Amino acid sequence: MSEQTLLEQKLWEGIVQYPEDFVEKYIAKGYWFGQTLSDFFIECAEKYAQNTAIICGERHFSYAQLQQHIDEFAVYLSKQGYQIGDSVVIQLPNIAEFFIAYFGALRIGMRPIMSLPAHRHAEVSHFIGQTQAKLYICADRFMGFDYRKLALECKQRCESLQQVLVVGTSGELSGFTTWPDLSKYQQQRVVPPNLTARHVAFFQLSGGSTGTPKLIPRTHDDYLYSVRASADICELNQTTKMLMVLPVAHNFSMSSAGSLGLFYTGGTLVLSQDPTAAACFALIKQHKVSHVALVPALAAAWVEAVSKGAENIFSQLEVLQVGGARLADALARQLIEQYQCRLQQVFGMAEGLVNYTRYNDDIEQIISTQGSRISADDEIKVVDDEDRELPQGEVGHLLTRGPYTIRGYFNVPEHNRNAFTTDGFYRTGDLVRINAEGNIIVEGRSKDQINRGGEKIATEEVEQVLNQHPQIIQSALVSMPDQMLGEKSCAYIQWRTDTTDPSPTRLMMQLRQYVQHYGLATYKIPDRIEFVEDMPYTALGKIDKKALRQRLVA
Ligand code: AMP
Ligand code: DBH
Repeated sequence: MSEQTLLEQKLWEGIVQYPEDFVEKYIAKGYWFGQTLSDFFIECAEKYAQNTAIICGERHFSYAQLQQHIDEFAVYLSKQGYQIGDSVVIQLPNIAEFFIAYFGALRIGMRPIMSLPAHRHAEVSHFIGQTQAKLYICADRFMGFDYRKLALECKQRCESLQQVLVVGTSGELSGFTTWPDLSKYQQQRVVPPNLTARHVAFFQLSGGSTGTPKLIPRTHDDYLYSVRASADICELNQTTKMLMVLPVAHNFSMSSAGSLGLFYTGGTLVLSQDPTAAACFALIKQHKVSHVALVPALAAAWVEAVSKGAENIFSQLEVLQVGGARLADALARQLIEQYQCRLQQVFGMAEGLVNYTRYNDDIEQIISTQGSRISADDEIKVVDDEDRELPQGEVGHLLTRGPYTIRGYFNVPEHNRNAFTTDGFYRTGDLVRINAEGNIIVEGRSKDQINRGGEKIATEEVEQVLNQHPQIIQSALVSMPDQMLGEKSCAYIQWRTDTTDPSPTRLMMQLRQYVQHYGLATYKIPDRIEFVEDMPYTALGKIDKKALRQRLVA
């Protein structure tokens, strides 16, 4: 077999491709036009060379400077021996190096995996293992956590891992490299990789609802279509100043319209590592920020700050986007009516489909709906439990297929059989209704997932960890309503009783530590633990989570 054929094989391994007739359609309609993400940024940098692309603390980067650093970092990576198709896990806070690492890796055809700062070694080593990643790029410390310790854990577990690159200092630990002096790589260029825009560019991550988090392969073509269309819908332009306070690597932050939508239009990204109202309001004032995207929990916290006397920054923004979890109608109304905020609701998913309320929608639609799809070719079905389409207006399961929605998660054929219909619709796990105006309203969820302030917890993943504890017979993780976060998690635990058991409070602390030591992301640690003698069961003999949730409410 030729080298090229072998490479093609490697690049498509574990990927469910779009069927050829859909490819033709998406190309014919002009959605996919054959540009790679790397060429996309080069074009932005040429067009807006002197505009400020990123403000990161005291550091300002013009588009030209950012592109130069990207080129230099790409040279560094290729000198390290990395090649087209190699994977790299990037786990960085909101700093400029995130974009240099992301686009630098893409420049030589490496495939980044977008890990979030909250992930711990269970998730990170899973991402490395799944993709056979050779490189892991992390910060030294962030929010009191030392990522070098996490890296050490991953080095022990993951054979494929060749290098840990730390942005910051390597500390006392050996075996890490630190961020290179990029000026050494000036005036050098890498050879562009032999890749098309149809290939997978990088992996987004899914909150998922079963087991470990799933990897979402996004192609250059599909991702850039959603980015460009989003930038148009959100009417971004060269004067846009966007504050990035949610994690940069999240799909919402990157593409709805996010940093990439912003780069497409030549605007300026202001990075914040501190989500508090005090820190962000100061940045908004200082840099005359026009656009911000928040999850409902953060929007609520900022409203709280304003109601306690902070200046009303909501009226100073051109647009506040809120998404990631259901925004309460009352909070939406308060933002608009009391604080003169121009609100846009965003209902999206890293798997693809994104919906926006439009600026010219009626106020009541903006308050009470999650908007409408990006593309006329986003196919949307609302179905009953047997996949039969429901009449307009009824609540059912949301299925979707379209020009930027994946056809399968990476390398999990068994899982894909349930997560997608045979004709390629993604089962979102959301229960929705479409109103007379054609807007989607998210009414609930059929997937076994907790949405903790926008951070998704697959309950099964946490239960599997709990169930490994020698004293636990079985466990069930359920959501409980929370004023601030919308939902929090409560673990019901059936415990092997033993006369030497410590007090329930001690047990609770021990169990939370147990989950933490296992290496799960911090937001997955149960907020509350209840010990029970037995579980309630459904007629089918499954643990009755509905009954458990009702107990909690009672
Ligand atoms: P993920 O698949 O992990 O990217 O998470 C996407 C999921 O987040 C969606 O399927 C919804 O369950 C939830 N979600 C995102 N945005 C909203 C929103 N505006 N309202 C309600 N739920 C949302
Ligand atoms: O929650 C999400 O994953 C999400 C929310 C809004 C998303 O991926 C998006 C917009 O693109």
